[in-house]
Amino acid sequence: MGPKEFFFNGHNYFFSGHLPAFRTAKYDWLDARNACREYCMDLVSIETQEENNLIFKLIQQNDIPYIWTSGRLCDFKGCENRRDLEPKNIFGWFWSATRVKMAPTTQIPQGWGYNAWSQSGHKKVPQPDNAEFDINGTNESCVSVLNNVYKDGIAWHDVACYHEKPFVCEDSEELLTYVASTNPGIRL
Ligand SMILES: [Ca+2]
Ligand SMILES: [Ca+2]
Repeated sequence: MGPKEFFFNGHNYFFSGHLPAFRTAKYDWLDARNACREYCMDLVSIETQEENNLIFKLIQQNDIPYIWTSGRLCDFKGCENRRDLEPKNIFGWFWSATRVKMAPTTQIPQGWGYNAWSQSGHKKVPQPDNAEFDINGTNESCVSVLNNVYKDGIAWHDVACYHEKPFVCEDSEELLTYVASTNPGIRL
């Protein structure tokens, strides 16, 4: 069972900076995922406004500069020839931990009162903007929540996945189910 910092809708969550083992750790997106998975967790997937409010509050109250989420652009093998994902910057985003597709980035998601994507960034245009591509050819394929980095409040940004950041882990149904099925009688 993973560390618990808070609990929401049946899932535990923790911020890496609050765990002694990761207190000063910053990982790229994939290493952060793997760190969470050691606890049967994954990077946080923000499917609802209530969950997003909790994450924004965590960041605000602890003055956290930025975190990785499991948000990912479907721009790898298996995403080709998917007309439903085009254009990618609007329709191509999903939560990799739960494989839930995100709402179109240009719209307020159904059931939400705001769009969590930032209205600003490096190029002073709404996110996602894939800004780093113009600088060094690297795509911004991962979703980070940034805390006022562009004087834009706490908001979602597409960011290149190699950047090293602290992270928030959330229980993974898939991994918990797998561990329970392979370890009869285990208490999770
Ligand atoms: Ca979630
Ligand atoms: Ca960006």
